[in-house]
Amino acid sequence: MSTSVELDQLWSGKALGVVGLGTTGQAVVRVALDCGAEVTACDGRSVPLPSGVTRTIINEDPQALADELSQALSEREYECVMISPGIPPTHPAYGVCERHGVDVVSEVELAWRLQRDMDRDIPWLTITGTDGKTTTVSMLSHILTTAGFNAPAVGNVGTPIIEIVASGQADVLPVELSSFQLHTTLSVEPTASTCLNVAPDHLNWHGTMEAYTADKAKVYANTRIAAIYTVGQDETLTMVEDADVIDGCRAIGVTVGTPSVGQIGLVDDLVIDRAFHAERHASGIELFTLHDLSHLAPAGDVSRLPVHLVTDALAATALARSVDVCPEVIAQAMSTFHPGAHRSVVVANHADVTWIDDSKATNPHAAMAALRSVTPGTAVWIAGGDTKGADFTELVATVAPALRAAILIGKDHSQLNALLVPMGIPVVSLPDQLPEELMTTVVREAVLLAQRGDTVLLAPACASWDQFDNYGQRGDLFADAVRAMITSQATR
Ligand code: UMA
Repeated sequence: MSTSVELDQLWSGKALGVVGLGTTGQAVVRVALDCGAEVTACDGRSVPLPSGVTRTIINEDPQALADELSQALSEREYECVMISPGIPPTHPAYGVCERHGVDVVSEVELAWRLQRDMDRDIPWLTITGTDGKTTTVSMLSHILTTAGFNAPAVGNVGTPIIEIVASGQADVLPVELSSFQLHTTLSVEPTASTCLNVAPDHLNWHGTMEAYTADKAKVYANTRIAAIYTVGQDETLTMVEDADVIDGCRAIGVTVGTPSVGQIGLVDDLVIDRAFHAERHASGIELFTLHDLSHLAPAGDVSRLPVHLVTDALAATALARSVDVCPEVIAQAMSTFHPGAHRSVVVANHADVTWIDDSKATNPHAAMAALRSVTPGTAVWIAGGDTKGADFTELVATVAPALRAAILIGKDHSQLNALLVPMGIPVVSLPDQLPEELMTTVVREAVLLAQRGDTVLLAPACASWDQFDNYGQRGDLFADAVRAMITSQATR
């Protein structure tokens, strides 16, 4: 790994445990070794590791893995143990650390400690929320980059924060945080922070909605300048009011309505800042217009911009304003921003049917937002997967009028099936198959169900982990299968 700063002896003499050796764990191992730490690396499966790891514990039985970790913790003093975000708090490794009095920390926490140990104070702008955080962090990164900062999007979006901190090359960090990561994040002091929204998700990991909300609320802890909430999402205002922030930090609202003092919002199609503008008590300053986002609106019609997209843009704007990005740069960045893959991407318009990949819709709340923009009765909805303990009753009741039919994937689609069939919606339940075959079958079934003017929408409301590597693979295989179908129809 290339580092522009001297990490060599920063953590020498310290021992660190790493549980889970996926993207997060591998990054922590690499950086900890670069810093001279002794590393004990653990996983349920065999994973290639860099040389230099002091001890490797591979055991598919969680209890046996925890017992081996316990043995390691009893042999010498450990600084802390980083447990990867996907590993739930019910994993016995948590209890073992507690019994040995060793801190369990997230990679996020470790990255913050590293930044402190490197004697640096790069501003972190942190974003959580059930939906929209990846779009918001990407937008924020784009605004900051347009302003001339080195500001890559990091965190749950896919790039471990610790890697970028260790490189010493960022000026500002736009950080996407999941509730899993926040669960064991303790001392991070963001310059500005936001929780965009909260709706039931990941309940099998957190246990209850209260526990999930409490972990989301941690995004605001120790905020220095601006704790940003979404007007109308009352839970986020409550989180800000209850947060233990640094003295002088202000609560800033973002609203699709007219902004009051302390808010950024809309006056007609103008985005007005009455939060960071020096004269905010008397007036506001124009930041950009919704027309700057027209390239993201269906048929370029700004009146059809999805509300959640506008809210994400306002949140990204508020975060950027907290580090003094000027209105002209924000307007320029908005007009050149493109959302990432798998977020309502039109894969094809073929035979008067629109095929959309919204594989990123991994919970009911996100799928509901996707189906709301479809004309009633015209959606062939591809849904299902790892439910993460979600209840789909409200989702199905809300989206049923939009549906022509549903195609169910996932290892267990009993809940969705039991809700959709009594509503008279034609349902095709697909058996478990290999990922590529499954998507080919999905597309074949969708061709049979869709009529002219319809939309075939992959917005599964579930995680992909039961049948795919991740939501990216799920969306890519869907798009591949759509393109293969179009090619085969053309050559017939
Ligand atoms: N493992 C065990 N025991 C277990 C479970 C897992 O040993 O009981 C091991 C696996 O064998 C594997 C490793 O843990 O080697 C996987 O760790 P992980 O699940 O924490 O995944 P990472 O590869 O480290 O990816 C994580 C995030 N994944 C999760 O939170 C599930 C990625 O978010 C994130 O991009 C990455 O860190 C970098 O920060 C993905 C995600 O789906 C995109 N996030 C959820 C979401 O957005 O809804 C929260």
